Amino acid sequence: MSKSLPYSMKDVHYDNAKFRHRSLFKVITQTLLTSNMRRECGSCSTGKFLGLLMIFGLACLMLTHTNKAHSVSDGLAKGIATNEEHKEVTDIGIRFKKLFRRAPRLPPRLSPDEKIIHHNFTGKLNEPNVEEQWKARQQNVKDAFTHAWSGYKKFAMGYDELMPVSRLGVDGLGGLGATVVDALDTAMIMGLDDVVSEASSWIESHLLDRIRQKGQVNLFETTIRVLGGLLSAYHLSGGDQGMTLAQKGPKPTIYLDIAKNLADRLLSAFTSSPTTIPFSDVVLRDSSAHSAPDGLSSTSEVSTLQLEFNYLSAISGDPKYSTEGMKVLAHLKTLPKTEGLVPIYISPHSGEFSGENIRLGSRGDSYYEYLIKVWLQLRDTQDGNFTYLHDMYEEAMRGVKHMLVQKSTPSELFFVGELPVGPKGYLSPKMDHLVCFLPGTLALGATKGLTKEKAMKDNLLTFEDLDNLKLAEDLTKTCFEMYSVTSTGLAPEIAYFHTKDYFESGLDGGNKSSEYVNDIIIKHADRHNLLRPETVESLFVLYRITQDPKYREWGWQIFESFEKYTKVESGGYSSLDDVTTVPPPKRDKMETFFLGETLKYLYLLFGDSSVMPLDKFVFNTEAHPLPIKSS
Ligand code: DMJ
Repeated sequence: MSKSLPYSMKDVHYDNAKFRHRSLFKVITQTLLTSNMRRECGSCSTGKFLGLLMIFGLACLMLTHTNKAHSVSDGLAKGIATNEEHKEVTDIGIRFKKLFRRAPRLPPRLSPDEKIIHHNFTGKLNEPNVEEQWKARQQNVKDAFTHAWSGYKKFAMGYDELMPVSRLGVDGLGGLGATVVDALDTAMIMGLDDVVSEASSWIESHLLDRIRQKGQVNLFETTIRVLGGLLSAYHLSGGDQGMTLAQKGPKPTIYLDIAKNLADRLLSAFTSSPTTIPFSDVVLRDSSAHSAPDGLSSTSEVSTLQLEFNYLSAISGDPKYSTEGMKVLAHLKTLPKTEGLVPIYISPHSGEFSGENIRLGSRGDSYYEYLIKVWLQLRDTQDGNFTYLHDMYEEAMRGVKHMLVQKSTPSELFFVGELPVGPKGYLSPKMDHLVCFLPGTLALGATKGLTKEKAMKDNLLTFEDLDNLKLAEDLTKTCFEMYSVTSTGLAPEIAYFHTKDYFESGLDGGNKSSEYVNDIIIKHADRHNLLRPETVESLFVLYRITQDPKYREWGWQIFESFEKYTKVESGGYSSLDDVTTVPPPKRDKMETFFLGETLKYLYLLFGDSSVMPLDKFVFNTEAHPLPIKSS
């Protein structure tokens, strides 16, 4: 398969000439050099000499013709006592310098279209009550969260997850009551005091015992969901001079003490390993750790612990958590990569990558996400130089654009493919829903959490940032279309894209009125939906950064489909077996991230943009916000 159509600057059509200042001198000389005179005189040496003489004469005229009024007022304004004669000489000197100075490369500016984006979107936003409408929609999300929690509380309190159809609880994550901890900070942000009270008193009474007694857990899942949830709850309940969103519940130190106890046990994954790469599994009750049966760890898993471990070190005053976590990233920096892209497995025994499979879906995804987020978390601290993380991120994003991004047929959706047999092999046009974290990460990496408008006004964006932001917008559209192309309006777990090398008929999403029904192919085995957050996460970030209301509208459409097809009357929401069939068969599982992430991002998307600002908070990969500390 040809790799000749990667996403690149070519697709963005930035006309750099627009941003370059041309001096009067340059205009005259360029005109002369491209005129007929150049063609006629340039062929003989006398002609060349005359031409040069003329240019020189013109330049001298420009240099000696001074505008005194301008010079004097210039001097006065700067409070400089000037002597006219001296000033004239200085002016000539400056003009000479200007002659040889390169024209400044002006920063990219917002186009007029982008500037008026808030006012012309379907006309709706001119209505005075638009924010009221979004508040009402936000309330619907809050109600959905209450409904999800009520099902969990009734049928599964203390279990990891709810099986809403069977009305039972199930421990799929080691038995730490993962839904309680994952949901707590969402309830705090939503101001649901009763849920905060119920969840926090369960944590206060039971979680430490569970941690002491339970057996095997996955290092990554436990860190991002349970440790991350506790750390956010600590901050949002007033710890670390944080917010006091929680009116009810225990003192913040309770969360910190439990977090430390848990993390001390998780550290065994690092200390038992012969290399800096941690084992994937920890046995909590005896603080031991071992590798997975195949001896390997996932690349994304070993590189998606650092936000949490760094913050824990910052608030506990004990550097050991951060030290272990950051050793992993420092080691990954030294390993060979393909244009910044990495295989999805790594061996804790050798410290080397294993296999050649490269993808931004499962086992690869949050490696890329944490490179930029850990850099954002640490860049203003005085703890060391973390520029290498930013460099690794930028190199990887160039690699993504060059090696993985293609356009579908016939309607040209950008997608991120996979290299299952390595960089020399074919590009598979397969994209996991998990990859839909990428647009949000790209946008965040471009503006560092500021709005695009502010970042441009303050001259902070490079052309590469703009290129990444453009790709973020293109991929967000693709992720949204993965929803709207199906009969239920909900995305499958995996989509394939029709390209010149790949097509399978009879595998569309079922929504025949979608413009992309022939571009997106959904295989039978991939038709399930686990209530995943990645697309709404990117909608939230893209909305905050671009302020384009279409992202809110898309989020609303997705939310309505969740309401219509996944809600279970007796309480909770269910994952689905097949999004292409109406009504879709239910899978009977409410994942913890539906409360921890999906509903949190939807709530924030429809709400006031000053809540949890992206330049002050970094969300871990499970949507638990951690404050960005500065030195
Ligand atoms: C979550 O646990 C996290 O977002 C993780 O990074 C990826 N998978 C799930 C959600 O889909």
